[in-house]
Amino acid sequence: MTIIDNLTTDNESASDESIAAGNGVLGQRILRKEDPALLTGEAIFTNDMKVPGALHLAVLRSPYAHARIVSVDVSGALAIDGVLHAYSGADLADQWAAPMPCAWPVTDDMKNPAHFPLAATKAAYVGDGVACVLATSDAIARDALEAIGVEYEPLPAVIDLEQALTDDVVIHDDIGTNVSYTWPLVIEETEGDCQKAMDTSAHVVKERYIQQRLIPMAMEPRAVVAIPQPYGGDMTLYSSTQVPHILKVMTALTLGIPEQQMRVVCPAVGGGFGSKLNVYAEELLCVQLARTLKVPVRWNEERGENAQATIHGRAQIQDIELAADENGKITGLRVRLLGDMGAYLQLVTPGVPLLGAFLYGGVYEIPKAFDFSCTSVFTTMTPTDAYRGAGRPEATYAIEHAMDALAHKMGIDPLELRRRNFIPKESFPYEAYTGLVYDSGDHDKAATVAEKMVDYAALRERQKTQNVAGATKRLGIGVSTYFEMCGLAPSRVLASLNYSAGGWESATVRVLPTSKIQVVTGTAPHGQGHETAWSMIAADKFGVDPADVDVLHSDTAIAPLGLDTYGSRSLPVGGVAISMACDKVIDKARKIAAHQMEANEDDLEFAGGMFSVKGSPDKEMPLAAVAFEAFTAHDLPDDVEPNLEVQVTYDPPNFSWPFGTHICVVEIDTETGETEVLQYVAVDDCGNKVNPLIVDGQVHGGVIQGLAQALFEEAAYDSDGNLQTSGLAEYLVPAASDVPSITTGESITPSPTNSLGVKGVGEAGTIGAAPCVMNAVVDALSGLGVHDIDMPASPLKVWNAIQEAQQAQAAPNNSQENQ
Ligand code: MCN
Repeated sequence: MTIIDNLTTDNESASDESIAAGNGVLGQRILRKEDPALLTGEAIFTNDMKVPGALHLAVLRSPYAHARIVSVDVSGALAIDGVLHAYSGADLADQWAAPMPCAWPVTDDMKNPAHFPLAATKAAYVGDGVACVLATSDAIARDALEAIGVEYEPLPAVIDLEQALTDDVVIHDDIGTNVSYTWPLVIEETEGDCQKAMDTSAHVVKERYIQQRLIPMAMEPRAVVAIPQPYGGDMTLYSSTQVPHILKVMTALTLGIPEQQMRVVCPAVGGGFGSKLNVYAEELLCVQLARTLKVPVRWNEERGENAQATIHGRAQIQDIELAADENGKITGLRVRLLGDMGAYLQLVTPGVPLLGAFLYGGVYEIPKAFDFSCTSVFTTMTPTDAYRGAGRPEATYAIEHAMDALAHKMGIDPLELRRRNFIPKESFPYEAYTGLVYDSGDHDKAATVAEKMVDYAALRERQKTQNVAGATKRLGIGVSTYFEMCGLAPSRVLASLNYSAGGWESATVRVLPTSKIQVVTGTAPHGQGHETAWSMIAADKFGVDPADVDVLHSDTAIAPLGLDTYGSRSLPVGGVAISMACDKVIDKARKIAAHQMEANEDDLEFAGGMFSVKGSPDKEMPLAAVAFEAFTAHDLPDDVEPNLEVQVTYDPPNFSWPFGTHICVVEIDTETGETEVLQYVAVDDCGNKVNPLIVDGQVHGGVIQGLAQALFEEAAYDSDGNLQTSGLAEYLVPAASDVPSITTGESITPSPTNSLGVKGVGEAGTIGAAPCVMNAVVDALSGLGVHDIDMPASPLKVWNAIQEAQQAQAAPNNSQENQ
């Protein structure tokens, strides 16, 4: 396995000293500086931009899930006042230098059908763009779509993954199959070890779990403005994206634009949850049309369009077999995934199941008897891609739900079963069965904190009293534990997984002549509070107020280097880069201060924004004075260049490994099937916290998204491939009144991999929550004979499951068995 060779735990780089140094800003619950503008409506989002002379783009989308495009007639649209241009997919076919990009060809023989911003010959999902209009207003453009005549030859929809596998109906003629790839990960000491474990272990559970399709539903739908600059052929693309840097490179490649002429800017971005980690058709259309017509072109997405034409997440069938010895110690694990890619591969679609592949063993000691493989197929539904957690919530769900099934089969407490399998604290850094090195962990601690917070033993007693025969309201207690890999890096490890980009991040830190500080980051926040957190990191280093630090981001002309925000990478990669750049600026300032004070550099201390000479308290020089010296450059040491500015590119030596335990208590009304979450406790260990207030916010939001998968949300399609949940009346994003109050508990295990001792937290809540809630639901009903329920556990599904279980128990054979 190549991965092990490439990962290290860089213990050298972490020291308690470096964490403790600074002015104590780190770890404070400071209010987010970005919030006043967001809360008062002053923040400018892409669609708020006033762009004189811009043409409005509207996209005509296929009403069929699968259809040949026989002809497209745009003349009706062109006849409408205010419409300036209208094109079919075929009209624009020669505009694209390359197909839409997929950055993760997971196997050498992966099938990737050619995919262009508008379909020219065949539509492959309801929502696939087939023609477009440019008009003087959005309303005119959208109305004009109705005047475009398209003749379709409808073909059968493919919405069932197992049917897709048969190739009875092949969606993409150019690849001749619906199977995109099969990716295996088999880790055994000796061939056949996994099968041996299944054959010989005392206990084996075999389960099928369905990860339903989810719609990310960011609060702000997508929006794009492309403005050709009057001189030099340059192009500025404003987009509600979470990946300005990746978008710049990919737009340049796909459209054949010299990269130095492309600038990408994200104004305020109202959430993304992974869905804006992409290169979308509308971005390419706006840029290309603006480029050829030499006018600004803009597009904004409606909510219904967002549900259809922005990516979906999850969408997998998971078959898991978990074997354990008579004490419940895991002896083998087999996973077969069938992944739904949707109609096309988007930017990282094929890689999503791989991100989970390494986490099916959860937080447990797993022997080398692991057999994983994932087959991914095309269907005639919206393309899938990264959605908060991307592969990792799915993996955690499978192992954690299977652990509960095993505990139930063995008749032992689910938390006890987990404890028997935890990787012990003393074993870290721990080389897992996959070859990956988990840098740190203390699972028993996280579990114990959560256990105490809910008074687990008392809850189990209460459950015994409450869940008696005939009880209408049944209590369920759910536990889930998890390990997450985030901050994906180093880059060479990503290369070993065939990922086309790297895992590094860039930071520039400059102390301005007036001693105010600018931090330039390659991260691209869209709700995570980086302006606050990054200014805290710099303020702590320089001994200044965070208000004196400005964070510049999300504009490739200002922050030209970066790999953006996703995968809970921004702090463990980008934040650490800032901390390193601050150290280098201080080193340079120290040289200047030593020269000015005629002291030896090594004798200088720096604290609270002041350089002082050890043992001579009267000899000191404030950072502000050093910054001005660096600016005037009148008297600098010979080997020191003017100005205090340093750029650092950091490629971490290992992933970041957050972990945690969640416990949830539900009460289910057996007469209505309704689940009420009574209590939710989340203990997420993300190492040292830069800002615990932001961490709590991230955990709350994340938990609600996991809970939403468990109880509410599903992108449902009918058999013709029509999305039945394209509005918020049908797609049940939980409202504030639907979610419980979430209590967070404390467990801090600093990462030894980076100097801040931090791990990411952006996806943690989502990863822990869905299995936790579903374990509670099944726990509440297992006494009634319910073995499992597919997500989302809607009242109807729960009620049906209870009726079916009771009918099964009442059947003559069963009642005999039960006696
Ligand atoms: N943080 C901290 N201490 C830690 C860990 C994190 O103070 N030990 C803080 C960081 O400083 C940062 C925030 O928590 O301000 C999140 O940091 P991190 O875990 O590095 O995650 P990213 O910033 O890379 O954010 C990405 C992550 C992902 S992958 C999704 S999806 C997601 C999420 O963040 N989408 C979000 N959180 C979201 N929050 C909002 N509001 N909107 C989204 O779309």
